[in-house]
Amino acid sequence: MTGDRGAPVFTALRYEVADAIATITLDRPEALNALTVTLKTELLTALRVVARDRGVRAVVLTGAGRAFCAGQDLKERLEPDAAPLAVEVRERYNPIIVAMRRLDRPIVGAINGVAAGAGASLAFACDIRIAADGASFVLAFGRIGLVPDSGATWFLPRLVGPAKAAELALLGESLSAAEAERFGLVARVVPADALTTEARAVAARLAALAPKALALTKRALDRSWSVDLDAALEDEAYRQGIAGATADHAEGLAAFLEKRPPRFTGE
Ligand code: LHQ
Repeated sequence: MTGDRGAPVFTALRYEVADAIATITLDRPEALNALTVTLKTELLTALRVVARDRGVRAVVLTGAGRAFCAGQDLKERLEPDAAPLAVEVRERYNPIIVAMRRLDRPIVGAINGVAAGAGASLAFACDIRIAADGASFVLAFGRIGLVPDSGATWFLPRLVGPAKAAELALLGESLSAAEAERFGLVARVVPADALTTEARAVAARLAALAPKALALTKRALDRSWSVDLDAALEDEAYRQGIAGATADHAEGLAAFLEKRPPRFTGE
């Protein structure tokens, strides 16, 4: 749905841009921000809006109320016109995960509460996660006889290592924010009332960096998982050639030599 001047109208999430940071807030607190068709569609739309808006340099993804996201809305699955599971995953979940990883801006996950099922997958697909002290992660899929999806089986072993990933995926046990920090799943745990400020501060730091270098770095990190060292070295050389030709690199050098903060423009 679009509003005045063709801007999308969101009903299940909030989309706000300020100071070059887009904040996407999953906004169904009464259902712990469980993912309905509407919310999934809107989340993909919001990511596409970010992709088109060069004024946005970093994204914060968070949830309204006490949860980050409880995964698939299980009540909606009972509706007679619910799509088959494989179709739902392919057509509604996977495009969100792909859009998050292909987005050439970093996404900071502000994990404000429980991240369950595909909600955990959304958290895993962020570039940097900061958790409130009461947050938790639970691969709830197995509890309802399903398999982890939306990238969970890909991200989790890479984030926490294969042994912990197997334990979390197979047993479906809840991982507290403190444990998540210990396993490197989150960058930092902060008091709940400081989460928004902390996440915005990290996003602001990212937004002040050179956008092309950040985009190239995000892509290189993702690509590193599927290539050998020789290819990774060549990939770095290739990307360095691109980054080195930007005005932002020249600005970074000049700022260093003049002992002043750089002003990156994305050129
Ligand atoms: C919910 C939900 C929810 C609806 C809480 N749906 N209402 C992909 C493809 C297609 C289909 C299948 O799935 C997937 C991927 C997946 O994501 S599968 C995994 C789906 N998610 C889950 O299985 C998690 C279900 N939720 C829970 O286990 C608990 O709610 C958690 C551990 C998240 C939180 O527990 P509590 O803090 O004790 O909260 P609660 O259970 O009391 O929930 C509060 C309300 O939120 C409640 O509503 P009510 O009207 O009774 O107060 C829940 O029904 C509702 N809610 N999760 N996924």
